Amino acid sequence: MSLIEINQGDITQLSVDAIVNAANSSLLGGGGVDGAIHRAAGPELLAECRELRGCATGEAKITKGYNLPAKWVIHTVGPVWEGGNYKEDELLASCYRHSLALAEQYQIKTIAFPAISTGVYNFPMERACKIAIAEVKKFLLQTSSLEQVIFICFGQTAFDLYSKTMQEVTET
Ligand code: AR6
Repeated sequence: MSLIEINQGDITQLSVDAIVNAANSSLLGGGGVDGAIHRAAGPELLAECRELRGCATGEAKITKGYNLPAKWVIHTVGPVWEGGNYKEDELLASCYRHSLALAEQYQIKTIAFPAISTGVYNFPMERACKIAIAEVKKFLLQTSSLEQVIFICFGQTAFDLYSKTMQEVTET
């Protein structure tokens, strides 16, 4: 089993310790992957999210997973793409770093990430994918209790891109 895996599918179906949610700063739900996670987890998730009182862009907060197969949900808020000159790259990298740090803190062994910011927030997929893979690789080079990090791609295009980028990173 490889430490980093690229899979295609629906993140809400995964039996991992934690799934990451691409949330907004209210943490009160929305569309896309956020909506799917809240639907699958049930109303208790929203109740716990209310108590968190929001989350800044680039940061992350954790809740239980309720009706999801995953035990935990790590909610992170990606940047809205505004052309690239508004610290979008740094903020996206920060989402991955903060999510992984929280995972470590909760002794999470297996975690799955969606392609944060690449939907409604419009971050270019290829650029986001490079950042995601680079940050996870960097994190795993430190002492880490994580045993598996899954990038879950929603659709063939994302899957092909992640696979290609992963291969490029491994070869260089
Ligand atoms: N499993 C895995 N990936 C998914 C799923 C799923 N079930 N559904 C969508 N994706 P988005 P963002 C992919 O828009 O861009 C919400 O309203 C999707 O194809 O969910 O960070 C929040 O509340 C895309 O590649 O998140 C915020 O307001 C990726 O997940 C806002 O959207 C992220 O797309 C956040 O926007």
